[in-house]
Parts: sequence; structure tokens; C-alpha cells
Amino acid sequence: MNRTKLKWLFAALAALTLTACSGNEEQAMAKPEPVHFESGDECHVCGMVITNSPGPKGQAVTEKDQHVRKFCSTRDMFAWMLQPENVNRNHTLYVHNMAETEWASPDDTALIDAREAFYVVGSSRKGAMGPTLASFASQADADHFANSHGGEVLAFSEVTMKNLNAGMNMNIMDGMDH
Ligand code: ZN
Ligand code: CU1
Repeated sequence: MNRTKLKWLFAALAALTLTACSGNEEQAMAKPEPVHFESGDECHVCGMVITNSPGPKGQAVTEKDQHVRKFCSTRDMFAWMLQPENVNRNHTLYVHNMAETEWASPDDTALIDAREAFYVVGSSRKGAMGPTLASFASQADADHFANSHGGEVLAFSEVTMKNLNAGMNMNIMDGMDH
């Protein structure tokens, strides 16, 4: 286990302890808007500077205080979101629609609701952490991408830690070590 992974594990454990103590009030609020990725923004999971890397990125806005967490890749967004302490929370999540923007440098005008998006897992295209999930607003665009670059098309709710890892395992250490 390398240092990045270890750091994340401790962070996950700390978060688990914290959420165990906090209440679970849920408020009906208007959905917060996505925010821009600024140069210098660092990934909440791995600490990389987000705008330096290709591929779709993610962000999560907490339901209570509207705190925004940004992620270098859809992969890291799911790795965070699928943690037991986060998976059932009602975060507003955004990802880039790769049908509307360039892979090398996704534009924030193409951010879409991550919960309504379709994902290609296990394609040949790489994001900030290596293998990633290519995100699309429409299933037809996701199918089209999978036909060109391989991988399997999943709805948001079908992405689990299991298929996240299955699609990523081959190159995950490469991606983590940069
Ligand atoms: Zn990251
Ligand atoms: Cu990273």
C-alpha cells in the first residue's frame, strides 16, 4: 500500500467517526449550481491539481452547508462517493458531459448532474488517475464512446466499488504513483 492510499484510508476512517456523531436531518433545498474548476484546485481524494489532467472531473456539494469537494477524475469522485459514510447521502454531484467537451481539457460549461449521467467503465481512455469513467448525459453518446474505446455502459446507480475496481485494477498503481 503506498502513501497516497494510506492517507486516504485514514481520512476515510476519520470521516466515518465524525459522521457517526452527527445527526441526519435532511432539508429540502434548491439544488446548488456547479462551480468552476480553478487552476490550483486540488482533488479531495488524491491531492492532485485538477486542471492539469485530462478526462472528466467531478464535484460534490454537501446537502447541509453547500461545501464543494472537487475531484481530479470521475474515478476519484466515485471512490469517495461510494464510501459507506457517503453513499447514502444526498450530495449534489456533477461530472463533465464528454459528448460536449474536449477530453484533454474539459470545459465547465459541460457539467451535468452526475446522478442522471451514463458512464463507460473500462475504456482505453485515461483520466487523471489512469483508468477512469467516461461520463455522458445520454446513453446513446455513452454507447457510441464504448464502441470506439471499449468498456461497459452503466447508469449512475449501477456503478459500485466492485465494478469500479474491476475496470480500474490493471493500471491503478500506475495512476496512483504519479
Ligand atoms: Zn484525485
Ligand atoms: Cu490523482
